[in-house]
Amino acid sequence: MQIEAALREGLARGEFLLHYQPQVDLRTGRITGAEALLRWQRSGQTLMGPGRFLPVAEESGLIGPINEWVLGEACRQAVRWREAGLPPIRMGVNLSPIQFRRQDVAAMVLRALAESGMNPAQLDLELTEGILMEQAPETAAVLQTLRTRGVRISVDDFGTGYSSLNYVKNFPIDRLKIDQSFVRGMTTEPNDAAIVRTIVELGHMLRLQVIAEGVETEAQLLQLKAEGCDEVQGFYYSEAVPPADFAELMGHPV
Ligand code: G
Ligand code: G
Ligand code: MN
Ligand code: NA
Repeated sequence: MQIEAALREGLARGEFLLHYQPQVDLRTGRITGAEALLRWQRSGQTLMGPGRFLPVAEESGLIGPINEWVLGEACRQAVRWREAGLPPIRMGVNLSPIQFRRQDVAAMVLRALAESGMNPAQLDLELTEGILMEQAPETAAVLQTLRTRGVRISVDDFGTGYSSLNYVKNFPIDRLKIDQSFVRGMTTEPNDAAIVRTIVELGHMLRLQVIAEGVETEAQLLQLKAEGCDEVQGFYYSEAVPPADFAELMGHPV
């Protein structure tokens, strides 16, 4: 309850912020996207990651307004960067199963796009396999609606969930994000290497893009390149950083 009151206050005071982690094209070496990751800066305290407060927010009613803020802010940031002269990049936003259960996701996304003026084709929604398995018909309808506007859909943490491949066929998916657990092991564990190779091949056969998460070393990077993976994201390039630092990473200090 105490943290719930603090969350409510934090939202009202503007204590939430987004950090952005670059996604890099393996062929060109250029940053082609950013994943928005939520942070909470309570006054006088260290920056808090979502693992420590999102579960509480989800148990309370506060997750709704927080989700709405995240979507709006990510879209506004994409527009600010374009106005500052940065090359257009994709903006990845995480959606949770709770959002699909409790909120009208299509309406919320379309509102964020309209209010910010962001190009819908720049938005990339990251969904877990769990979301796709739950309430499948309703979820498919929501994703179809957004897809027709040009919004892209990525499957987050791919390979760790239900691993039913049915949804890859039934949902309008654009990209698979290989879970970091497989990337971590791929240079030493033959099973992880085989899984990474399989996901890249599966994705490409289905005409999906494939991005590897949690890339921390040059050895992982080179192996992913050899496997034909399209993009990478991870500490090797950068952790998630504030907007000004991200602009600097792109060579456009603002
Ligand atoms: O970097 P990191 O600690 O930010 O993120 C931890 C987890 O929280 C990840 O699984 C990430 O997908 C999730 N996460 C980060 N930001 C958001 C957000 O804005 N909304 C939701 N639903 N999940 C988020
Ligand atoms: O579940 P999702 O993929 O959205 O979560 C992203 C999470 O992974 C965030 O907590 C982010 O900080 C973390 N992360 C991003 N890159 C790396 C990395 O290279 N290594 C590790 N260990 N974590 C990472
Ligand atoms: Mn994600
Ligand atoms: Na992930």
